[in-house]
Amino acid sequence: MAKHHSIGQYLLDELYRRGVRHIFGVPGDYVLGFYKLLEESRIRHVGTTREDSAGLAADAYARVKGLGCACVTYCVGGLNMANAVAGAFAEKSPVLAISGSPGLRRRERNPLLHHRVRDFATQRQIFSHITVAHAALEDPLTAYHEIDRVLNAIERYKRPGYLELPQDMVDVTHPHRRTPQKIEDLTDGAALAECMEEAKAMLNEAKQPVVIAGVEVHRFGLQDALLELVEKANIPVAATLLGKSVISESHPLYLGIYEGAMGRGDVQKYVESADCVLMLGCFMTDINLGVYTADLDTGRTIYATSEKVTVRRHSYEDVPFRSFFKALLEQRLRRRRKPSLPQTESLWVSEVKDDEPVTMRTLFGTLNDFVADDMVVVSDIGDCLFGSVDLKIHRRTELLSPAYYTSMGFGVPASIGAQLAKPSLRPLVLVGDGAFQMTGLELSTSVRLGLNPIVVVLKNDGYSTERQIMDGPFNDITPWHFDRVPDVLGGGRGFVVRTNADLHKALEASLANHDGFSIIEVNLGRYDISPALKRLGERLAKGVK
Ligand SMILES: Cc1ncc(C[n+]2csc(CCOP(=O)(O)OP(=O)(O)O)c2C)c(N)n1
Ligand SMILES: [Mg+2]
Repeated sequence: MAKHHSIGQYLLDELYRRGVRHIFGVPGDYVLGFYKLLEESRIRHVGTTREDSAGLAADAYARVKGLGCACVTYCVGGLNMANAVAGAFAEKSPVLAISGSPGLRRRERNPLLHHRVRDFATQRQIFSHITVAHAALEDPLTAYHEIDRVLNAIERYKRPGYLELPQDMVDVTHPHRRTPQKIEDLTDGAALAECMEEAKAMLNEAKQPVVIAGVEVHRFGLQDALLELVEKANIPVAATLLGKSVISESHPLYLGIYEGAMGRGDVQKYVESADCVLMLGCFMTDINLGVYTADLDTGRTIYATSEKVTVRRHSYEDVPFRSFFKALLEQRLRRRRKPSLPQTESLWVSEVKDDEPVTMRTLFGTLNDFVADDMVVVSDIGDCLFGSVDLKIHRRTELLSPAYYTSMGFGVPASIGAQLAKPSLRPLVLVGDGAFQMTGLELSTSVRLGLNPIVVVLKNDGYSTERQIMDGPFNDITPWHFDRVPDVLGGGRGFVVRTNADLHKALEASLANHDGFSIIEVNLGRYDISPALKRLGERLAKGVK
């Protein structure tokens, strides 16, 4: 029997027990009682300049640590954070969103309390669409079970959950016994056995099988299991863009990123000519697939995700992703001879002249050599993401990006969550000038916390990605002096880069600047774009005509 803790205290204890050490957010009167408990707890509160940043930081924290949490006030805070939570839902990031709300006693006779939108349930209803489980903790008899249920669902599906905590319920106490969740209880053993028979036979009969590893391998912490699996059977692995860096890109069995025709031709050819494609934890999104150009035959695929397992056209219910993976590792898989893989030459080798203007090619070529094992690359949306596709991510290094939901403004706030989740990782943030203008001033929080990301701003005169689809004055922005952001924020160092030599100097000086953030403004031509964006832009343009 658990000790008799108040609802608020129980929630904090459970979060701590599940690994949360930081909660991001902005306070407000409806959540102050819970903030007081938070302040007295073992979890640290991290204030951000706005709630969407808190949501993005919690998302990145969750991607690195396994669970993240943001806590805000009612409606003005919650709805401000909704886009970040929607992104976490779309990209499967386990985030708990907590919102305060008006006390139940104050709601009698339906008064128009401040921050109310339509009725008291409005915010909860909105969040019900962008979370995997939600609850308003309005009844002490069920509140504790609801906390367990929502947290268990987040853990099982790696998607966000929502808890609304009325002001006057924070300190209410009721006895409770925790409801644990066991993976064995969720698995239908007979379904798993049948599905394994079919999958094993397909894999063993195949002459040239291939694995496509996706983001869930990372979310469920199955990177080592993936390595064991492919090394055991000598099966080559491609990754999706969202799943980039689930396996070291220097691994001899690593093929490259599979993105349909947007990716490299040799990787596409290899994957699409395979006679068995084992898709592990990947979501076949349009961006992953190079905007619907991928050509995979269902009759040759084994498709396993946390939501469903399908072998050819047979779907198996109640086979959780982790159980599938564990069982597959236990199968006797035929070990084949080492496959000969297409040798991909580096895109970035080109002669770099010091005094010439920096270009996308020389920038990413230089970054490719600069990225080190102790860095996490955090890419925003824009051409920086397409450039990152071809960055070689080494062992242990991570790439975080909103590669599917593609909401601008992820980079800087996410770097805060990522570094707090794993202080040994130094963030290298790649962000466009447009995206930086949305949330870049969140560096203010990095200054306060003494974090030291290296922020590379790709200054190309506005929304270059959009210009590829349709050019027009709506893609123009005000040119900021990004190197002077430190003056406004009272911390950090700024650099301006025009030539390749400037770039080298700025990167070296940033690396040596351990005490605060570094921001590097890289001046690029307005139409200078990465090869991957060129291919994608052409495809999207065809789509809008
Ligand atoms: C929140 C949000 N608003 C609008 C868009 C549409 N959009 C996609 S890319 C882009 C331009 C990005 O500009 P910038 O950050 O400067 O990067 P660049 O394309 O120039 O590399 C826009 C407006 C989006 N993805 N997210
Ligand atoms: Mg730009």
